[in-house]
Amino acid sequence: MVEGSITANGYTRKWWKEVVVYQIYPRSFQDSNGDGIGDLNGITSRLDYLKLLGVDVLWLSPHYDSPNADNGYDIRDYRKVMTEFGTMPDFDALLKGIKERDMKMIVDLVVNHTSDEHVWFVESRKSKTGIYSDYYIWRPENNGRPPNNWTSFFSGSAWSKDLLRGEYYLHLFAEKQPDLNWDNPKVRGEVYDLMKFWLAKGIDGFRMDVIPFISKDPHFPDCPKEYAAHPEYIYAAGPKLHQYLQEMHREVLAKYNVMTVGEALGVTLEQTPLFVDERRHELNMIFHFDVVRLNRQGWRWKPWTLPELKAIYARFDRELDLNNWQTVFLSNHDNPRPVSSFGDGSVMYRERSAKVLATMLLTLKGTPFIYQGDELGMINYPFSKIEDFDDIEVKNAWKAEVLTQRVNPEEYLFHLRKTSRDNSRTPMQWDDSPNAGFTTAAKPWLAVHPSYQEINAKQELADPNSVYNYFKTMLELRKKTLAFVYGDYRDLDPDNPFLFIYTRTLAEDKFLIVLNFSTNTLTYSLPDGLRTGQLVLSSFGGQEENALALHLAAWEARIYRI
Ligand code: TEU
Ligand code: CA
Repeated sequence: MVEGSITANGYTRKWWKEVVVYQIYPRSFQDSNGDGIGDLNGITSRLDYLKLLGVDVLWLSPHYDSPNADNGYDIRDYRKVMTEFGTMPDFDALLKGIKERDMKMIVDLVVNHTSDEHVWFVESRKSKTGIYSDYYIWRPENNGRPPNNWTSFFSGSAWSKDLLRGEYYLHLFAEKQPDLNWDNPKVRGEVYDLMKFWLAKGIDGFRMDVIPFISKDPHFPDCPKEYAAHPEYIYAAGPKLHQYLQEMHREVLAKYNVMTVGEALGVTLEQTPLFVDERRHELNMIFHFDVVRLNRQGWRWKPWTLPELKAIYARFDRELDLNNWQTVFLSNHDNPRPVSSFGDGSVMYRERSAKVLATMLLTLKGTPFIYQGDELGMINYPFSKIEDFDDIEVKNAWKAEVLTQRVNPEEYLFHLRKTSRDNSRTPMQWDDSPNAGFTTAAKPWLAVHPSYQEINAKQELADPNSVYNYFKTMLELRKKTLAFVYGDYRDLDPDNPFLFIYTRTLAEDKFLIVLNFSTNTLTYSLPDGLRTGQLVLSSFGGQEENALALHLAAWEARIYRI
């Protein structure tokens, strides 16, 4: 594509605005050596599947050496591949395979924290005066208590006392994930070096884990009470955050034509331009959590409405000007399956609602991210007991909430079935053979979803009406439709509780997207004397043309050119 000063509808054209990204969670994608754990050679063996689907960029969740306290988000060595996932030559072969197919790869950059088994931390614990003593955030005890009241996302205090050094260290996540001290220039230098190490291999960018948390207020004031349930807004407000991101851009990113996407927990819409306004030279785009948090409060599930969902997209479109770019995603490895959350996972409507969500994901403004298995319409796992889970977040919360009898176990499990991160981490369902073709081992690291005989890639590739083939058609359509990327967005009926209906317009190119988010058959009169034009696509047999009124089937999606 063309870049540089070329614009579309006022936006500077960039390759990363026009691509569709597919997220791979290596542990659960494909096992190649029968140990029950997905690996890099497994991914390489499935590249043709991904190419056929039509995605452009693959994002790999962490593939680095790790003791796996948090499935690779606790890194022990940034320059080594996780032994379970393979070797550096395996990584190189994967990247080569991706390039040969004209796709790109971004990797996860997890540098707010490391593993406590990283050599920097092992050394840092030993003394207050060594080379590595200031690589982490150490503070003395505060009258027999931790330095402040900050809490960890994985339950309990964010401070743990290290007996060897006799001080507390900060960990916003698990005890085994100590936070790096970004105020130490040596730490920042280490991070820039390891970024260059992977860039030199030819990767195309980074997804940056909890990047807004890297700068901390050195005085560590207590988190105010009103933020107790959402300390991320405090953690993301460090004084030097933007200074460090601009330095990272200057030192590293400016020298490469790569994309960056920051996981922006704790960042409000109002603060977004500080990260992504192109004139500031920080990141290209960030992930906001408004949509995936719509139906939850912590581990608790809560009901949501379609007008609330639409209001989020409208607000983003209104507030972000032509210098900013956004992302669209409905799930990832930290969230349940979108069909179960925002669609209808029942046998009757699973496929239909998955197609409605696919249409929305691929026609809203922003770079879309598809999480593995969502292209098959995979659904949440029927967890029945605590032992069914693997996630440290779940296990720690169980200890903190259930074992202390604050929460009743049945209540906790009821919510976890709908909100747990493990819902999206069950193995990919490739075919109807034992363990869904994910592994030849008797027992995969996390159980395969019992639905695999009905929901699997082999079956869906063969069925022209499958969710997979619908995604494929949508991806082809998006590739040739610049209006879906840069076109103006207008929500025609924000208050409608069942229907999401909007236009995307780029000069003469105007599309009407109609999404029935309900099991109702709907008759809908178009507003403003609008007429439908040529039907480009219907997910469920819609046929009419040039109508003033629409007759929609339950969970039907349509796209018209008007
Ligand atoms: O996620 C941070 C994050 O927002 C979640 O862990 C969040 O606390 C959780 O989803 C709430 O239910 C990133 C990674 O994506 C996640 O997998 C890691 O566990 C975490 O950072 C620590 O690296
Ligand atoms: Ca394996």
